[in-house]
Amino acid sequence: MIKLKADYVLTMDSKYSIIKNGEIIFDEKIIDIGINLQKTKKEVYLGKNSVIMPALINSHTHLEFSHNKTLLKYGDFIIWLDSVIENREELFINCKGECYKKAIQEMKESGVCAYGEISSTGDDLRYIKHSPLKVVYFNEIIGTNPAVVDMLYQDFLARFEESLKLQNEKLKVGVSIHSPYSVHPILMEKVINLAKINNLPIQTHFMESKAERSWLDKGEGEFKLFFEKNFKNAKPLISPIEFIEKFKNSHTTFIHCVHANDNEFQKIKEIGGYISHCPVSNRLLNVGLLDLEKIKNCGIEYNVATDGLSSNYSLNLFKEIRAALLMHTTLHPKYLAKDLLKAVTINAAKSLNLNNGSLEKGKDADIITFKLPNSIKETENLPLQIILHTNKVDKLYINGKEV
Ligand code: MCF
Ligand code: FE
Repeated sequence: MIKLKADYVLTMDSKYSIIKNGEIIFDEKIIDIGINLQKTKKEVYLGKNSVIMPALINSHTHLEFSHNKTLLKYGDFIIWLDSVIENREELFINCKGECYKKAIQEMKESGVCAYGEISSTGDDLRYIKHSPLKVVYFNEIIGTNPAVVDMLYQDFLARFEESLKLQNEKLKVGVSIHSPYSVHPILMEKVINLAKINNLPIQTHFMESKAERSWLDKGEGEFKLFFEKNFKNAKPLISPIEFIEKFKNSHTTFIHCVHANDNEFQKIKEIGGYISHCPVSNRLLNVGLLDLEKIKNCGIEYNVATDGLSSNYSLNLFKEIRAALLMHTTLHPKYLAKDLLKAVTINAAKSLNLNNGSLEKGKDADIITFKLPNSIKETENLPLQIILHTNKVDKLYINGKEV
């Protein structure tokens, strides 16, 4: 049992309580939190301007692409996608032990205790299974060609079963439908059903680009040319609303949603879905900026994630939310900062179905500590100052153990 004390304790509970000169007692779980708690054998005061808060959660990554630095083309979604298809093999071949290690290390240093990993090959599993961080491992299905649906499903099932064998305290399994434009409805149906039966979380990219909007609405635009390279008379296989409805009675997070319309946001809310916002990825692929105000007004809980190094220069979540703070110029920085810290803690925990993301009795003791450069007069400024001044943490505890 450990007791930590800090000048500021951000609980991220439902009241957004910030405790000055606060304390937390934990073993694998959080035992107590507050002020003047019971005496314990091991007590540590973290020093002047110290902060304790829940460890961060990066809900959506693609570590398979971590070898990418300068290879992929940014600035336009379709040009990016073409460059991914062209360089995919080369990137995968070059992403081995060291590459995964570096990617995970960057997350760990920035205070990430858990991440959602989209896996299209299953090759990443052996590298990440020994990592100290928690992972929700989303086996991805992708492919629209009806002639190979069975083969794709068999390949998916083999990967899915391999990952199930490795499930433990730290590794949970989920599934991912790549997107409404890239997966055949028969495949969607099978994979979503599998998730529903086994009560597994799902992630899907949704309405990321203008090209996706025009394709799914009218069968037009840049995706028409893209698909016609491979199939004659290609047509969209599903409408956006039908697509969302398929996830009814599941635990699904819709990634991006930059070009989703009011109806679709309503539908996502109706089925209890979550949204992941990846601002740096959206900027680099130049797809536009998600309307966070609209999402909040719809009552949907959004989280913030980095996406992979296929569309980002860093997996550091503090850098990601600082970028978000600077990009959403119509929102008040002080209030946006509060929401952004929620987005990478409690909201991300809900999206991944994890028992962490806030400092409350009974939650997993996934905790970070760090120091601010100076003191703060009013605690209401704390979230903004944390985002501006934090890049790395001093300590990261996962299930109560320092890692
Ligand atoms: O989220 C970004 C952009 N949108 C879609 N897909 C990906 C992203 N980063 C990596 N991907 C992956 C995706 O999971 O790229 C592949 C899929 O395996 C695209 S299709 C060859
Ligand atoms: Fe992604």
